[in-house]
Amino acid sequence: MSVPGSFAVLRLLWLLSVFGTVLPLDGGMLFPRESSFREVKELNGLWDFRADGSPNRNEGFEKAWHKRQLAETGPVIEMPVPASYNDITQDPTLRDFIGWVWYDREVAVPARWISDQGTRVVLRVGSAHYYSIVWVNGEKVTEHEGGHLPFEAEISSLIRREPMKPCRITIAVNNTLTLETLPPGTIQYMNDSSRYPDGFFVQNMDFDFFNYAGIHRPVLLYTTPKVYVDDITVETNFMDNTGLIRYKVSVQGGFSNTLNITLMDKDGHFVASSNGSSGVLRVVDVKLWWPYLMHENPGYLYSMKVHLIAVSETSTYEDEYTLPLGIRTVNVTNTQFLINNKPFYFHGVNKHEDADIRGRGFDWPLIVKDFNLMKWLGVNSFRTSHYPYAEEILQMCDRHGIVLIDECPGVGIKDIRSFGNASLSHHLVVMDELVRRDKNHPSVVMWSVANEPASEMPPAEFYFKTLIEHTKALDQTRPVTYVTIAEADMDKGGPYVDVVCVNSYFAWYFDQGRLDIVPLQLSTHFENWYRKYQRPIIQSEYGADAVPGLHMDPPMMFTEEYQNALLQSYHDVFDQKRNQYFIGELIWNFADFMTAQGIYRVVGNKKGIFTRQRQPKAAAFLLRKRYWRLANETGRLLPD
Ligand code: BDP
Repeated sequence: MSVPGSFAVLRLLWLLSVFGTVLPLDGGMLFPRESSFREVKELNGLWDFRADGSPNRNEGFEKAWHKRQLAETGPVIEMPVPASYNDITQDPTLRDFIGWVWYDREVAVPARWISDQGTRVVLRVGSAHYYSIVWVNGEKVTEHEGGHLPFEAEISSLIRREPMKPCRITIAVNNTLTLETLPPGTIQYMNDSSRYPDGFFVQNMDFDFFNYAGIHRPVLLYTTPKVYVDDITVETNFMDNTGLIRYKVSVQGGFSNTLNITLMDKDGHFVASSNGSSGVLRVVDVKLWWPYLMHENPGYLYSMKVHLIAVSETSTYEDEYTLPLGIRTVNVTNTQFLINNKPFYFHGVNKHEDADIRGRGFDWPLIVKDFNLMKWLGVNSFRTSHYPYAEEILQMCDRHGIVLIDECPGVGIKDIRSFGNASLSHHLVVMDELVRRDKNHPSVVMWSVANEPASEMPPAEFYFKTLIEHTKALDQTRPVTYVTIAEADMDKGGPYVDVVCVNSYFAWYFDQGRLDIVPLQLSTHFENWYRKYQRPIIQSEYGADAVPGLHMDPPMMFTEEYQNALLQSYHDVFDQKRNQYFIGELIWNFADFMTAQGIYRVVGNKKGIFTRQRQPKAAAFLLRKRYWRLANETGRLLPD
């Protein structure tokens, strides 16, 4: 990549200052919940917004936009938070913008939060894509790399400094992807002045979804007492009728403290209690957490109330945090995936956080609609392709018994330079952040560290061995995988995965239109994978694009009939292998979704069984019939 002189220096400077740092994990990341001792104030709504369209995208920093109201620095527009900014206006430049965008708003902070020195005030961003810097009243409070996980900063002392002034929050977000980001990408400058204007550059990416950007999840302020419950970790097990919850609580803020732990059932009745920062709770006549369609009462959750009293010479601090938890186990054998020691068969979908207008922005109506559609379809599981989803979605899965393969944003790792040390150390930090956030969700049954990396490349072995071992060390209770592609040689990382997750597009990207070859190719391919690794196999993606309303019989590619026929030909093979080592099928994709523009995509990827507006194509009815049949055949509790 060649870069014009002054831009090159500036770009390098901000890349070094911004991407060079690996931030250590310094505490817990509990989902903010209100309690008698904690308050939450949502900052969602309209923020002022300004994209930095200067040639080097650096004007905002050169002119210190964070020092004033954004509206005083130049023209601003109203931007909803949470939402991707790309599809909100009529301006294609903003839709395709690469670089820094700036958001700000003022917040009235409750007087007690300021006057009470015993209260901590924390600013939290659910996620912003990709790199974020946050200032409060012009002072930097934090920065964060990564577009799909939360970050926060304590701002108590800052807002107490000028108590009469409203609190101004400024967030700058940059969506640029480099060889070392997750997902990776490259910036390419086009220097042929006969074809491109001066400074013309493009963002290249090796993944198949639109690189939506902005503040994607809720922004909020929350309080805790000065001494507070910082993190909770639970691991669950059971023996006969007794459930076991091993817990660990970490407290921050000093002082000697007393911790009381109380477990309640779904109806709020007392179940068990304990004292101290670690221990085991025993649950008599346990009600296990079961997946949807595997039990008449799926998604059973207990509540673990952690109550803290800390005493200093002058004050007493009290905190309370209630964690929902499900008691279940996960184990993998050579041929089976066991939940609570019973074989579990994944019949589900791959999703995207994607919809019209809001892009990847968090949206309750969309989330609830998607859950209703999944339950209608008979889905018992999904993969968070290709990045971690909002915590609120994971909480829905916990409550409804929808099983999750929790994937990190390791997608599009195709360039050998993205297997270097800087990439690996960032990937390890992302896994730290992901496990820290999601470790207590019963719905999460497996971690996926990547999707379709170039696993045949020589450095892939060290890369995946390190990554998978690191993830297993972080969480010894869940299997780990990465998702590979049929054509790839999984050799390099293959020996380290617990479950083989494989994507294939027979009769689509290869042997186009030839549905007749699917049975032979698919079953040969399964046999080879199983012979090589002796691990259970999930078909983690398969599918075909279908333009809704396009029909042709006999089927032709892109029609609803072809999508149906292709699924059917895969299903025949799945059913043959189901009682051997084949443990699940996840359709690509739940719904149509937006991609970058290109000759292979007609306004996005059309492999959804629902349209982007969540209307069913013919395939949704085919799959619905199959999934309910599978639920009856595989989901019932098998006798011991
Ligand atoms: C797979 C990718 C997925 C794509 C899909 C497709 O994992 O992200 O969207 O192909 O081409 O290889 O539709």
